[in-house]
Amino acid sequence: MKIGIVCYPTFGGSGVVATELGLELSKRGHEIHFITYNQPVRLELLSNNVHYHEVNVPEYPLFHYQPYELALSSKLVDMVKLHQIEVLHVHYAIPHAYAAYMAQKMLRDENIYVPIVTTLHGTDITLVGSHPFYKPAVTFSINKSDAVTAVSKSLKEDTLRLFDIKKEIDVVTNFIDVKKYNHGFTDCQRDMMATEDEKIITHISNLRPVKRIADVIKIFNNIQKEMPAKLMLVGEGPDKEKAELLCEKLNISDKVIFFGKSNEIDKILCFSDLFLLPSETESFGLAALEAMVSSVPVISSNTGGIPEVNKQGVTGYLSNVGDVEEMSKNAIYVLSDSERLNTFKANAKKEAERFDIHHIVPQYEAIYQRTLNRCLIS
Ligand code: GMT
Repeated sequence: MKIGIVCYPTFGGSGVVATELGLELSKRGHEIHFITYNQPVRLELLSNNVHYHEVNVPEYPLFHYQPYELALSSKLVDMVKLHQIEVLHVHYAIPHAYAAYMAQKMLRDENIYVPIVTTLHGTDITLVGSHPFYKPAVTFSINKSDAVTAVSKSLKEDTLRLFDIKKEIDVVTNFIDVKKYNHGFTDCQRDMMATEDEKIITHISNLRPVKRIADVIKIFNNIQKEMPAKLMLVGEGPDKEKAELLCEKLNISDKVIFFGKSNEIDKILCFSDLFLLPSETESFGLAALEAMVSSVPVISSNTGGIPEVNKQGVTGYLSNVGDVEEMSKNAIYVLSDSERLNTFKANAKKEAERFDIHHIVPQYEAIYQRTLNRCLIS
């Protein structure tokens, strides 16, 4: 199949999922066309059947806001025609499903029909999409998609609750390439980060308010009072400065390493003992899954789709959003006994294997095929 993938090309989970999906589909013989405003961060190698088409938005001083959706829908029309793209898979309702619908309409006028598969990732629904300013457009674009998927059962329920949805929503979860994480690093360079007796606690995100970075730091502060420990904070975002100030205030700056954005998540997770994800809301929690596949147990909130990934008392512990005390106690419990910690580590890895890319990608292929069959009938 020739598949066009539209996504946000940034470090966020949706961009990672879209990129890894495209790369895996290309390995399975499909021709993939990424169409977005920057080359996706995890898309390092282009090949015969992986292409990237940049959407340019010319600056025009009269426009207070440059019309990205317009440029994207025009680019989609051009690319579908040029490369005979058969299916458009758009990640995020806003504005991608909306732009894809416009492209579909324009192509229809030229007797070309290309089905749209929309994947909902979370913030397009729970944080931004349900805002009254966007809600009618989001509802419309979801209902006009030929197939809609959500990355967790919880996100499907939220979508049905918040919007008037007439379309069937398939749950296709986030995934992980287990093989890629079975790298067996012999030297994790752990000793460059911490001494042997120090536990390494990690948090990876885009440091937005929804990630509750202050909770991460407070939980770590409680842990380090009980045992020698270091905190690895990976990512860039609006709450970074606040996080640095809080570390200073708690007098733990020397125990916290700010990594910034990193493409070496697997290496960082390789030397981690515990992952913290106390988010306010999280449709799935890909970061937790990436930790688990690296044998890192997770202390998280119990919001959104996280309980579908992190299993209470098995791969880690879950608490109500903001319950820093309980999260700290659970973290200390997991870390304080090495045999117990090893059991949690093994469980985390085992549970993550359920989400292996090879189980999930065929589900997308089946959905593409279904939309194509339908369009042949109609
Ligand atoms: O929350 C992020 O860090 C980024 C965000 C995004 O929009 O890319 O991630 C969302 O999509 C991921 C992939 O499906 C999910 O694993 C994350 O849980 C989800 N984030 C939220 O729902 C807050």
